[in-house]
Amino acid sequence: MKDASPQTIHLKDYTPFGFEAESVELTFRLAPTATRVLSKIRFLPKEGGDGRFFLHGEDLTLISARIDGAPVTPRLVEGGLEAQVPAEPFIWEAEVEISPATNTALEGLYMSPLAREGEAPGPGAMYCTQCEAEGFRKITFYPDRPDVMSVFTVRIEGDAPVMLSNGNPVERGDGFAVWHDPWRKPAYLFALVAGDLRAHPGSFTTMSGKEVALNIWVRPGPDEDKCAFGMEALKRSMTWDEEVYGREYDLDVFNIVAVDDFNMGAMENKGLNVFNSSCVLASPETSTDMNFERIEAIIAHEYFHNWTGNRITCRDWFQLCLKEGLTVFRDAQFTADMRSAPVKRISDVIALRARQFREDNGPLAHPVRPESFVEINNFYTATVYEKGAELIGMLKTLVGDAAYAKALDLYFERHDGDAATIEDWLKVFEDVTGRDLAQFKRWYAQAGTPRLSVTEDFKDGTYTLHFKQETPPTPGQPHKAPFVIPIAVGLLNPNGDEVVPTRVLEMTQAEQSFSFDGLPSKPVPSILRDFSAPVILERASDNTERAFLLAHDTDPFNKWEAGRALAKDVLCRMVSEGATPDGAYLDAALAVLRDDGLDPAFRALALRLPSEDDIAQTLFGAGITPDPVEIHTARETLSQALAQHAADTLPRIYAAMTVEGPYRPEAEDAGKRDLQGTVLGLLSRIDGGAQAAAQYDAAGNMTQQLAALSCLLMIDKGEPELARFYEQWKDDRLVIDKWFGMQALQAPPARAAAVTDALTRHPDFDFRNPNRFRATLGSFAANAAGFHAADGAGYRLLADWLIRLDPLNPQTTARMTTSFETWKRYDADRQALIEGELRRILNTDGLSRDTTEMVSRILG
Ligand code: 0A1
Ligand code: ZN
Repeated sequence: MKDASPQTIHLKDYTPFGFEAESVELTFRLAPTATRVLSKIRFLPKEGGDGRFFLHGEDLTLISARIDGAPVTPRLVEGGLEAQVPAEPFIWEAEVEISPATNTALEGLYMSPLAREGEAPGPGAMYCTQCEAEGFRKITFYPDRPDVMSVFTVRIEGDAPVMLSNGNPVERGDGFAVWHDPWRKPAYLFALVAGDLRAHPGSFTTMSGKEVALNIWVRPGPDEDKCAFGMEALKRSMTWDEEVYGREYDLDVFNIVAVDDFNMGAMENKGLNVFNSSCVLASPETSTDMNFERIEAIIAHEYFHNWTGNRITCRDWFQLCLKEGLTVFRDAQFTADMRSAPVKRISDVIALRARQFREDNGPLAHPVRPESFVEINNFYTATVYEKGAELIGMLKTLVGDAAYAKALDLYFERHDGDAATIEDWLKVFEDVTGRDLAQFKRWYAQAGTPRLSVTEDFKDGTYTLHFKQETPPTPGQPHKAPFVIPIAVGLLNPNGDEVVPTRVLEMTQAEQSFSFDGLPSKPVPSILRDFSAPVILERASDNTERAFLLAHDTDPFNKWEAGRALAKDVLCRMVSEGATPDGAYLDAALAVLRDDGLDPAFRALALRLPSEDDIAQTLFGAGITPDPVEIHTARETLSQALAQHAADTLPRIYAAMTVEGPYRPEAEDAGKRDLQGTVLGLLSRIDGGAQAAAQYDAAGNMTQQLAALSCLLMIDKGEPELARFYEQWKDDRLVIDKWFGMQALQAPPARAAAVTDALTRHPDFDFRNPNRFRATLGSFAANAAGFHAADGAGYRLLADWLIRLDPLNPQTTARMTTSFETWKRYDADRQALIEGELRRILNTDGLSRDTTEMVSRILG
């Protein structure tokens, strides 16, 4: 039943399913290797349908099937089955058998922790599902497509103490539980969890006064003490969505389950969110400030999907950005409100450039709404998610806050219960504002990051900015039409005062000029404030002007951006021209460090140097072949120079950033710890790690313990601390993921492949667990100079492991092939080495459809 020849699916070929699924009743008789799934579905033939009754199904053993009670023998075809059905409403029944205990792909119904090969699952193993995007077809025969929505009733039979599904609980008896979800939903939102679980309970009263029972479910043991933060974050999310979007929760219960084996971060199943345990469990001793912030954001993200994703879902998978872009945008708004808006924006842009720009400027570039795919799981990308969210932000900038709010109200009113499209989404904005969004729609259709170049002139008090936009070709799209680009601009006087506050220029042409009159002198422009569009801004500037903006810009994003541009320029010149660390940069950085009027979190961000990959991307963009080892050396040299330059100031700031009292994950304290950690990094370069070793010994929380250890590793020390760390945390798998990760990430380039290879031989390395695999191999691939070592050992190591993982878990394998996506940036020798590894992967017998598609696209 598995696809023999992978097929490309096209957006233009969309056709509706010929039947409505009015109701679905499922019975699960749970058993590790022989679970029986009984389905009873009432189908209604639809007007205009072609009468072809096809149900998806994969890896299923069909036991029996019936139509209106009479046994039938359906035809098993590629990817599912076909049957002759009546022209009237009918009841379809089927019984299938599946084997959750041997499902290592973590799609459909599986068990976690994974059983050792050939062994039965451990007594603590739980049943768990993952159905997005097309996992439901591994549970039973069904029209597994998001536009088929139905009301589900689920009966679970088994001996697990806790048995959960979507919706509200109906009945619980000896050996069974029944759940009913009153809201129509597509199969990808189905979920089932069963096992010996403990609840961390909570409750929430909605704005209309309804009581909702909340629970975070974990396995018995230490995880029970790691749920409090997640529960509070959930309540904050529920309040926020009521206050900001007017959206209320719609069931009697909301359950979250933490699972150790999970391919992604978390999943928004209706009323039963399933979370990678790393994205929900937190305690001060075991989680860093960054973990806390991420957990808060992911809990919000999944919760917000209840309206943007579940109540309004997607017509087909090409519309994925409809739910993901909007939900990422909403979770970013939430984090900005809970914490610091500028710090959130800066962090998001750093991530956007690192992941989305990288994708958009390589062989995997695709539009926010792709037009074709082979395996949809390969399109849960930074482009769909993060660029998708940028498009919502631009739309909001263009129409204004009030019209945005109106459009969203209309969207919820008009499309509640629908499986919608990007056209539906844009139409509500058109109807509310009267604007024509045809040009804006190009953002959804054209891939690639636009280059926005700007020149200026000043005459008789009039200052003019001349913009030119150009988007490079991407696979399948040689020519691009101009985008509408909102460019937020402010102007500063040479004395540092703001002479023109932020104004949004709306660029619609390939070339366009905008003028500002009545200016006393030539101003300094601050362009693309708050990063108002996902473009690469190209402007001839010098480091004096950058230092000026870093000191004076009133827009926090552009203030940071000026410092970043300064650092990048210095680093690129160090690599390409052999320049020495630039005094203007060192002075500017020191001024930021000393400026106690600035938010510590902002100072930490401003002092962080661009990543090695970011420098490589910038050099490549400038026509220079990046050498990963030279980039690493330059970055080290500049850090060392800054440490020396700031030597007298470091101890004062280190002391001033000490947070008194018990640990709190709040942004204010986290910002201080972040700056303290940054300062510790600089101090370690001049005190040989004395302060870091002291901090390690004294640390009472994971943020400071890990920061100290990381500083020691950075200066090639920390062996004893690493051993102590392992001893202390060997029973906590999430902390041990950090232990694997930091060694692979921070190993000195020449030893990185050997260190990582040794880590994969450690008894705690279970490559089938996606968190452990990513922590080890993913961190290694992020160690740019180590991964790109000239002898190719890094490429070989990663390829070996991808080949090994692919038969067990295609999804995570395919996702991790993106470590190779930048291969065309590098010199001919490295390109040849990488190409060799990619071809070796591609030639592997039985390679999954997921990995085949990715590697083929990367090879181009
Ligand atoms: N919809 C989820 C992400 C997700 C996607 C696919 C998954 O399995 C293949 C799991 C989760 C979200 O946006 O959070
Ligand atoms: Zn999502």
